[in-house]
Amino acid sequence: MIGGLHKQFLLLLLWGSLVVAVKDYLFKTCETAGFCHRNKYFAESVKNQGHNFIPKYSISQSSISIDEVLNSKVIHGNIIKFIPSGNHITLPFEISLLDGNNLRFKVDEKDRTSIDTTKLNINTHRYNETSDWAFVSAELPYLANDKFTIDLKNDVLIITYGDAKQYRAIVDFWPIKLTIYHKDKIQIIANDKNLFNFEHWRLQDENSHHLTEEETDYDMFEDHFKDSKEDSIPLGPESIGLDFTFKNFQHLYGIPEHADSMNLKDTTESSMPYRLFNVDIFEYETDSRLPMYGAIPFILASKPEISVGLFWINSADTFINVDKTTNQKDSSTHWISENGIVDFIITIDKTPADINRNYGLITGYTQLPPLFSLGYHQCRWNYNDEKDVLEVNSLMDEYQIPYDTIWLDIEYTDQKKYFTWHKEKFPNPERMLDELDHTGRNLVIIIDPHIKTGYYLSDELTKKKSCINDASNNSYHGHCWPGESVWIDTLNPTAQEIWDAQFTWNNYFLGGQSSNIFIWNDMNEPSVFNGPETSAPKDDIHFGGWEHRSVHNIYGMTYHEATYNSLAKRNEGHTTRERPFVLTRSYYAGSQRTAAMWTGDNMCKWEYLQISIPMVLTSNIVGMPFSGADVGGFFGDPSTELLTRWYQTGIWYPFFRAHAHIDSRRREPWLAGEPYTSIIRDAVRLRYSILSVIYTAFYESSQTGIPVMKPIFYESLSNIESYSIEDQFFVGNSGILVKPVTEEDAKEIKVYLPDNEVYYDYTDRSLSKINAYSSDKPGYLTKSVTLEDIPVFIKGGSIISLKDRYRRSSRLMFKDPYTLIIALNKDGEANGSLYVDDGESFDYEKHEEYAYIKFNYSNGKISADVNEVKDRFKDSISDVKIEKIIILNESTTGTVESIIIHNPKLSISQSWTGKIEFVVEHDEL
Ligand code: NBV
Repeated sequence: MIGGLHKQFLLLLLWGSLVVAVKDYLFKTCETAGFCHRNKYFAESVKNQGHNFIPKYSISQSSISIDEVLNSKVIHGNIIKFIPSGNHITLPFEISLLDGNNLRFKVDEKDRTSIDTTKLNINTHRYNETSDWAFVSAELPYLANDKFTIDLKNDVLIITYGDAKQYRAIVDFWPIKLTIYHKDKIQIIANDKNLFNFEHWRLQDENSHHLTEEETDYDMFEDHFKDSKEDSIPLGPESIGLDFTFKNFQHLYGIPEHADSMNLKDTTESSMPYRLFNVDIFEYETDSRLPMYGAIPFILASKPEISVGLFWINSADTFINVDKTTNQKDSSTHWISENGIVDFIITIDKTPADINRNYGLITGYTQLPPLFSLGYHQCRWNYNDEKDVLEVNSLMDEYQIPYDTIWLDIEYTDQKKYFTWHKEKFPNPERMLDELDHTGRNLVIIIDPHIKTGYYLSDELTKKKSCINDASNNSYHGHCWPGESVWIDTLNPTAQEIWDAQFTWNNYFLGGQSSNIFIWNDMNEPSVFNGPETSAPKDDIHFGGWEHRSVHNIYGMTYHEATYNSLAKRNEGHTTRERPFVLTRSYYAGSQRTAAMWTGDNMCKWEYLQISIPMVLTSNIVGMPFSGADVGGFFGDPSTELLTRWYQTGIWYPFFRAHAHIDSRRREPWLAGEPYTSIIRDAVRLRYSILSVIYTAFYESSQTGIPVMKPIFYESLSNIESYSIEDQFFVGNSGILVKPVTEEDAKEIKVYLPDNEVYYDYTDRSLSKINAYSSDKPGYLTKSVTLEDIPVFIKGGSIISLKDRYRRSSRLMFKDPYTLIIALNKDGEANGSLYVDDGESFDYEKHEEYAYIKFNYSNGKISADVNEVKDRFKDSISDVKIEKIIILNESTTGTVESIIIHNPKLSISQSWTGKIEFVVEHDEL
């Protein structure tokens, strides 16, 4: 056993030291990625030609038709590309309007039928199925006919849409441009800088007849990058490029995953634009535009009056250049993808929250997670054996630290063969799961997509042709944790069937009938130790004959979706713990429907704690709120101070998990010693006391797309300064504002209060110490802090529901009473919401078994609006009480008056259909 582990270490060390040394040139830059290099050349050449530039693309007016689709209309037509031979290429386009002010533009290529397919194993069409994976439904929410008008003129097409027809999209035929106005102001222009470039299919020996003067043939048919020289590039150059100018926008957000700021940076001077290419980047650096594990090609641009969302629907390797230098007002972006079609959606609306809602109409909203998954997760690589797991489980109780889930990393398996247990270390998983269950806890185990060769699963996948294939259409073999492996091709429906069979109840691997076991999907970029850029070769082939090049960025999502589907099928009809939980490292737009994500292998350094906040905020902005970073840092050993501060920050991540590398020292909270252990325990308990707030935030996000960890500017749109604040945040719509301490040895911090509302300082949670701050204008508040402090403020006008009793896990808190904190605003009013359901089944969806309560306080009265709560659910919560109401009010002298109402004799199910109202009886105080 020691020998095996030893080998593992050596391999890791060797791999580690190799990649550390070569990291900088392990990944392509725009210069060394042929398709990016060519589009950059194109952009420079267009720029250099200035007014002499002659656009080679034009829309043929006569080709345009307006076709009926359901109760809507879709515009079809052709873009003509003129090439030097005097010939032209036809690029059919389609424009459609969808609900949520979403305008979609697609461009494909027509004549690829002439490609000689006899010598090729692949599908020669351009890949056009990214949207099938990214969109929530195959039935598009087309905008009803009467909500827009189309006006076709000789040289332009005008579409007017939106409420009161306030949006106008103008398509110019030559030079091609799409300009979208809100009222009379331009908001976004596609192809503003004429960077539209569509590399059509051609044979290598005829290439010179196809190159326009803006083009270079750099690496069109071969790849000079050191690790991808073997790429056969069977279809030659296929890249697409297009620029978008956001008019009068300086603040752009999105396009994760990068270990970088929330505000997108100007990349004009850099050889490294933002790159979206899912990779396992070892020891990633901060302040970097290098690609990471996930990709969501969505940008939000915001300013006080209006916001714009741009979704680039493409799953190939993509670079995005951000240019804020043209004038001091606009931001322009240049999107370059290696292949696939041009397909994008633009939505314009009043606020960033509206953009989140509109984008969610297309890609879906986050899943409502099982409640346990919002609790604290205790993970490390690895908990060694059953004894270790159960010891940690009981030490949590001994130190009175609530937690919900313990995790097992790859060492639980027999030789990294997933769906097997290491028999000596885990002789009786069922027993272990039962013991965890008795204490209200769950287990998450890791299942990766690389499947060791030579055991039943890889044999079956190979036999049923459900693996990723190599360029000659045989199962692709590469190296990963188990040694030689094949990779399941989860684009293939047969692979889903095989996967389903692994997760059935009667599969002993899952601990018999234990329902407290859930799944972690790692390495699904996919990570391949000996592959180019640590991933699969781009000329590998997937189901449908699609090259890996085309589907690279969605592979991770297809994999975690397959896992989710298998768990959902397993749980169907099983009312306890019916909702699946899957954590994924790799993701794409749409992943929010079935998984949580985390930011991968960070390091035990302060800058990684700091960068985790903008990273998680970005994830929330692009519709993937269920996100977090490894608390404590993955690589290395954190100081006790860093560990403590990380817990104090981590309790606010929507996904809250401590994790550590196999070589790091053990660091369960009790090992930190006093005073750290107690401070960490208090932080974790704070998380549990606001679990209802977080769950409510998730519920609201699952309905509207609103971030759970929400950037400050969402609530202070008229204050442009707040658009740059990225080290503090709100918890959903609750009014809780947090500024974690992320500096070493901090003695004071500056908290930005973004508006002139009153803020109650809740850092020290004893009522007697609550201060209120208000001013006439936004600004910084300097606050001294000790190691115990997590600066938390409650915004005046909020009502917050807490559960304060210590329990071992969230499951055991169900019947606990609530305390309401009513924090009055300057007008003496407040509002808040509370969502409650069973936390584990789909009955909230299937039978509407939930309560969604909207509290209001005004004129000295508290009232609550509730949906019609179904009897069965009402019964199950009939004895859940609101035991205490605390009203905070800033007095005229600036101090806080608090009113406490004990036992208001209010149960949350009490005939609350419609509206109840009760007066705060002052003699009850
Ligand atoms: O499975 C081992 C680790 C895991 O602990 C980590 O969280 C993942 O991001 N995994 C990566 C593979 C190896 C990392 C060096």
